[in-house]
Amino acid sequence: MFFVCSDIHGRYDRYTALLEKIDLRPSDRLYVLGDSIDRGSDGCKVLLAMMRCPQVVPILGNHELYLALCLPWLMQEVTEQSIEELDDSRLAVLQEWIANGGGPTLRALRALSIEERQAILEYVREMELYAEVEVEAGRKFLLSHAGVDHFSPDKPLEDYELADFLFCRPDPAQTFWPDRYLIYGHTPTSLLRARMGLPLSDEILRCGRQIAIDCGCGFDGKLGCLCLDTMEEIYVE
Ligand SMILES: [Mn+2]
Repeated sequence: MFFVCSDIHGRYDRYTALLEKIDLRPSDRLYVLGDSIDRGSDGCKVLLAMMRCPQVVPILGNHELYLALCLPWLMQEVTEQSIEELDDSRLAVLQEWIANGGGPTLRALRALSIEERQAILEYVREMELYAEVEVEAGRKFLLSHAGVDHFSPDKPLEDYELADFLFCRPDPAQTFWPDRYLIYGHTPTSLLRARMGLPLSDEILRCGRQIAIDCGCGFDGKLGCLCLDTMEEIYVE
């Protein structure tokens, strides 16, 4: 079975509760579509637990990108060279990270050993930008953190930019591929519902072949999970 969730945002309690609920068998896979860290306090714990679980397939989110950009020079000792490297563009990324809820992750990183920080950095650097999945029923899926920006039906996936997968804010009315579902997080479904004039709820939002699964775990909503084989929705509050 294939499962997909996203935007855990430091809620280790909900992540472990979800794993208990879906009870992964060795052949199952849980795709985690990025933003496992920040806002909540336990993002590093979530990443370390994901690393220990061979069934978890991590996909990069914009919050993991902040970590990958900032952590290498944050780990350096304060030397003349490291201070010189702290130029305005690096400071701007760090400020953007903190403005987007990075503080709790930075504090948690400080409490980790150098080996653990290094392991987290390697794990994040190896995350893919998207995953293509096909289930037995013949349904096909494209999974990414935020959707696909600058979409064109015939454009090969490898021709998109990093930002297209990490910062996209899809219009739920837009049509992507006719033969596969696009599943993404990043934009809470309550926000998408508000934009569409739908009644508010923190549940998975299905619009044709678009499925938004960020159920607001980082903002006191829920952690949502979709089983791709059965299309069943699972929630942890
Ligand atoms: Mn995001």
